[in-house]
Amino acid sequence: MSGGSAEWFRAARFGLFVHFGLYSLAARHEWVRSREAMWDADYDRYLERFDPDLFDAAALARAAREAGMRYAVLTAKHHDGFCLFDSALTGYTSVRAAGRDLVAEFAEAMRAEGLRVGLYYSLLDWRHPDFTVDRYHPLRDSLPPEEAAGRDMARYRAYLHGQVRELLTGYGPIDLLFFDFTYPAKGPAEWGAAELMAMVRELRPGIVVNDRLGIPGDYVTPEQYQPDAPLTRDGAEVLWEACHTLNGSWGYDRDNHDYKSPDLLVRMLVQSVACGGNLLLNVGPTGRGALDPRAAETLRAIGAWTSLHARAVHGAGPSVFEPPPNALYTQRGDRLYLHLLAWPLKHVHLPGLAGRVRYAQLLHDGSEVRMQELDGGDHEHNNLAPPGREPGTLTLTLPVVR
Ligand code: FUL
Repeated sequence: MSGGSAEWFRAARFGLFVHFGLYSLAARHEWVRSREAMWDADYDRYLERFDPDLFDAAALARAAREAGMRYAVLTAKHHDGFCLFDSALTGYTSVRAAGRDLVAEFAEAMRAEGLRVGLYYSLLDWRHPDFTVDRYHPLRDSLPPEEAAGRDMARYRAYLHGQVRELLTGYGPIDLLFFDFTYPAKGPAEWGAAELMAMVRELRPGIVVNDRLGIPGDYVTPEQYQPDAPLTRDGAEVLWEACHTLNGSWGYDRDNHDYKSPDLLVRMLVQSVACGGNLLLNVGPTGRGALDPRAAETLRAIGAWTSLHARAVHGAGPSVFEPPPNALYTQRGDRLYLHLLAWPLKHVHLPGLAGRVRYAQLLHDGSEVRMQELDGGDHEHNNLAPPGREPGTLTLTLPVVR
C-alpha cells in the first residue's frame, strides 16, 4: 500500500455508500442503461424528470452518524456519466438539470455531522462521446462503425482527469476517492492511472484512494463478499473495505424486497472489524432523493446496536486470540470484545485466556459477568457464565496482551 495517511479510515470501520443518479428514477438497478441497451434519447426520459426535491443531505448525514458510521461516499458520477456536481467540462449535471449541486450539499452536510467525506467516481462513462464502446456500453450493438471509429480515449482521459481535479479543488477537503473500475477491456493505461493517482496525491496529500484504478491504492475493495480472515498482499496485511448492498442493487430498486436483516449486517460489521477491515454499507435513495423507508429502518436498527457497542468497533481491530465457536473477537488496547453470535447453553470457554482475564462484563449495560478457571488442571481456558439468553457482546479486561 502506498501514499495517503489512512489512520482515520482504519479507525472509522463503518461508512455509508450512497448511489444516486438518473438510474434512481428507473428504479431497477443502476446498470439499467447498459442492461437494456438504451440510446441517449431513451435514457433522457430520466434526465427530463430529474427533480431530487427530497434529497436531504443533512438527513442522510444524521442517519449515517446515528447508525454508527464515520464516513460517507457519494456517487459523484456513475457509469451513466451523469454528474451530481457542477462541471465546466459537461452540461450533463444535476446543476443543469435541477439547479442542485448535490456533491456540494453532501460534502457540507457530512462535515457538519463530523463525518469524513468520500466521493465515488466512475471511470466508465456511457454518455461521453469519446468513451470507446465495449461489451458493457449501452450502444455496443447500435453505434454506427464510423461513429465508433471517431472515439478517442485520449480526449476522454483529459475529461476524466479534469473532472477529478474539479472534485478535489471545488468542494473543500475530500477525504477519500472510490474509483470504479478497471476491467479486461480497459486497463490502467486507459485511465492514465499513474498520472491520475499522482495528481490526486498532489492535490490532496492525505487522501485515501481505493484500488480500482488497477494500480495499488491505500485499500482493497471486496464487493458483495465478506472476508473471514485478514487480507494480505505479498505476505503483508492490507487495509480493506467490504462494500455491500442492502438488497443486491446499489441504485434504488423499487420492487426488490430482499433486504439483509439488521442482525446479519451487524455481524458483517463485527466480522469486518475482527478481520481488520471496514464495512461500507450502501443505500440507494429513491428517484426523488429520499431515503427509502426500508433502508432508513435498517440504519436505525443497526444504530440501536452501535450506540451501545461503538467502542468494540471504532478504533478496534483484530485480536491475536482465537475465539470460541460461534463467536468473534475484536480488540482495542487491553479490552477484548467477545461477540457471541449465538448464546451458549451454559458456559463460554475461552481458549488461551486462562489467568489473563481480570474482569468481564457485558458491554451494553456494564454488568459484571462471573468467571472461573476450570478445575482439573485445564488451565488453557477461562470459563464465563454469562447471564441472560440473548446473543451479545462481552468486554473482557485483560492484562496487556500485545
Ligand atoms: C461496481 C459497479 O459496477 C456497481 O454499479 C456499483 O457501483 C459497485 C459499488 O461497483 O463495480
